[in-house]
Amino acid sequence: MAEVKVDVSKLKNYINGEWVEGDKHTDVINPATGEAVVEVPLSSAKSVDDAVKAAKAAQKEWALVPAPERAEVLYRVGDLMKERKEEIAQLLTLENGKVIEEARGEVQEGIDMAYYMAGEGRRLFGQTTPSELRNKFAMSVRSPLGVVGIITPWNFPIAIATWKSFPAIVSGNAVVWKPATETPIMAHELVKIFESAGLPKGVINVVYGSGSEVGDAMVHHDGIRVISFTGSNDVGRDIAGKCGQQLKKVSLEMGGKNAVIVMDDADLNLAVEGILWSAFGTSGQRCTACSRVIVHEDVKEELEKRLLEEMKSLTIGNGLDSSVKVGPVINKGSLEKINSYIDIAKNEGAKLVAGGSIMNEGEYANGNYFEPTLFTDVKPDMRIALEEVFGPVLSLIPVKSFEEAIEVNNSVTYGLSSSIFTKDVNRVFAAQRDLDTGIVYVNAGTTGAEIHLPFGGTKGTGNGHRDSGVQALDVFTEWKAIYVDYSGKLQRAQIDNN
Ligand code: UN1
Repeated sequence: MAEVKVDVSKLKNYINGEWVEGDKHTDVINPATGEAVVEVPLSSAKSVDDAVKAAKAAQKEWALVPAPERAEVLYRVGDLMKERKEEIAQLLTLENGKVIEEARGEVQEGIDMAYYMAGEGRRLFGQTTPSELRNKFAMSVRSPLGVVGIITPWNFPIAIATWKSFPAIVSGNAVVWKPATETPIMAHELVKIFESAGLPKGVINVVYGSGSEVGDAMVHHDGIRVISFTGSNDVGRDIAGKCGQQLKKVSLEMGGKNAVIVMDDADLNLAVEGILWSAFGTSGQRCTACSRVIVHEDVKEELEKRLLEEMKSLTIGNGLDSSVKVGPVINKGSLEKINSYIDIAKNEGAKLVAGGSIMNEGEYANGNYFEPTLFTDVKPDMRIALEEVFGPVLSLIPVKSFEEAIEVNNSVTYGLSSSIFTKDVNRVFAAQRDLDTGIVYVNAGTTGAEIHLPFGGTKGTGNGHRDSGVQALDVFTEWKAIYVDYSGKLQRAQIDNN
């Protein structure tokens, strides 16, 4: 197994291009072993204020740097991430637990985002449009907001950080970033890369700490113009309320209860592969993870049999061991939450057919391992079919028709990702239209969004904004409409031309 180490024993905040030591610290725990890997600062509102001041000063100059030149920094960031891909992936597995192949994939997602957003340096398209008056020119341009606040989760600690910071930076903002305290090493590594790539001081600032202290200070700081948050619904709702009171822009990316629909004409082998990957990959801890399979009753028995058979091949263990398919979950709290759903589901009448327990014997004793779990005969209105578990727990929900499958998919409060396995082209197009989610897959699982498309969900998953894709620019820019009148006289719109 690879042996990778963090280059410091205590992480430091990064403010105005300086590494600033924290006062209080807490341990970052490797979820696979229970060992402490590094200490992370638990900062206060004062550090947020310092970071905002630095960002504000830096942003004035950064916004004047031509966007293609700002983009040069991102190209270098992409190159450096590429050079250090393996090392960063191993550090990611160390702090997050995801298996090394997936960690490499996540770092690649960041590299892709760097080059994609660097390309935006030569686009950042606005529109020109005819004026209704003679000798008058009209156009719209994107302007940076100023200082932006990003709050990133532990489940994709580097990819999601790139989804948010790269579009913010290329469009001329400065960033104050609070990474999740469970996975701060990715922020440490990304900042070192920004530094080597020549990002001017103050354009990115990292303040480690809790949501209640650092997050809250960011949300309430009047120098921060937008909060872009990925995390739980409870926290997102709280942030939205507070930002709403201040008329502060807020972009939220939250939970999911994503389903794979398997129709009676589906390629069942392909469906099983897709389901296993999206339900148990990342130990079910993706916002996009599949936690419901909505299956046509005619193929339910066969699908269940094949799933149970294939689940036996899911090797569980330390993600740094490349033969392992399912790693640990993030922490003890998560383990307990997942475990609590087992009884909830059983009590409501769901039938447990595989897994269902915390693993705490032998090599699993010190890590946070949960058995890949399958419930069957689940009814769409049971809590296990409605609430986000965020672990390797899957429910099979039998249905009688395509229409019922769509209805069950749409019956949850979330709307992130959905998928359908079918060979019927008519159903494919009807499903694309009718599935009420921000991401729809046909003949593939529910995970694996690509960075140049909009990422986000409908209903309780978000508040209408999108991460990644060109749409991410909308979070970090304001539209400015500009009119240039070259007629030499006062021309009144809506009046002088009518
Ligand atoms: C997340 O879980 O919040 O689509 C992000 C996917 C990954 C990103 C997931 N590209 O599964």
